[in-house]
Amino acid sequence: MIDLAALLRLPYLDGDLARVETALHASIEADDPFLTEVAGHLISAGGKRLRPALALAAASTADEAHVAPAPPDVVMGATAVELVHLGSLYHDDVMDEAESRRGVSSVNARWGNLVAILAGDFLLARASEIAASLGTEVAGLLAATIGRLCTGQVREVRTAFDSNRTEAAYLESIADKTGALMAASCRIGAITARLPRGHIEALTSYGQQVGMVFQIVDDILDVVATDEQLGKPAGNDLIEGVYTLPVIRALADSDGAADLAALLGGPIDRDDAERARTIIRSDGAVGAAKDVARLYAKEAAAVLDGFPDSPVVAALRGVGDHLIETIPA
Ligand code: GRG
Repeated sequence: MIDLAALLRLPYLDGDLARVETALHASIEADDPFLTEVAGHLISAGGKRLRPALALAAASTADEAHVAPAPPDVVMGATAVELVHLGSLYHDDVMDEAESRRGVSSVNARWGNLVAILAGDFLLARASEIAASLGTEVAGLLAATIGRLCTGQVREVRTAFDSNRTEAAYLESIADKTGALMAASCRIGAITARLPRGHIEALTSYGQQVGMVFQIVDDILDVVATDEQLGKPAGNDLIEGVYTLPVIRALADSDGAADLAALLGGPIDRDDAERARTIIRSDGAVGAAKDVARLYAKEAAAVLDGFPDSPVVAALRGVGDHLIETIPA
């Protein structure tokens, strides 16, 4: 389990994340109490708050001693990116017909697809209002980011059950569906903290690369982790036909490639997904996928080279490797 706040160890991060929490609850107040309840469902359920933590950490690279609470605009920027993330989870759970999320019933399971879609839209609307209050650059960036999330997701949907999905197609999809929001989180933190342009660009690139590591690790976990370790059924990606990096590598080059190809390419049950997971784990595919994640982690660390040395910059440099270390041996 990733705890970015603990890893970053910024003196004000916990307090600033608590301010984000308050702002999240305030932002979903609606005229209709039912809408407030549905929109608040996953906020109250928890979540790691990775994107707000990235925004706050990026902002605090401005302050070498990082001894001050974040300015109000930074807290609101961090709130807006979590709202976009939440909106995307509401819609994602409808697409996947997910039963649970963050350890509670998914919104679609509890109130149905129509309500889940509308509440997801409402979260995006509230994120957009906050972004507009932070200026046209942030508003434009948030809108473009939502567009990239949709693009990445559509690319994934269009290649579902495609055993010929290429590694390039996979990387292109995750760059948009996951990398874009982590890049935007860092960028919005940097913009609202009024960092120099060069630092804004570097932190954007940092967030993009860390997002790649995060998604590749998530995809490896689906193949190597147990249901208990994941807190949800492992092998879900295979059942949904989402063939991720370790799968693509195993199909391209492993002793079990032919057996794996025979299992994949169409809907499968949990037993066949388990057989596929065993084949993927049996050769070098997981190690190869980890190597790709390491390359992105290295790139993420390298873009911070020009930054003055500070504990927060050092901690940010270690985030990619830390994510990879969460993969069970
Ligand atoms: C309407 C914004 C919008 C998007 C529509 C559904 C969709 C298009 C995109 C889905 C994007 C998506 C769900 C990508 C996966 C991102 C991901 C790894 C989610 C899990 O993030 P964590 O682990 O979750 O940070 P918590 O619950 O800890 O916040």
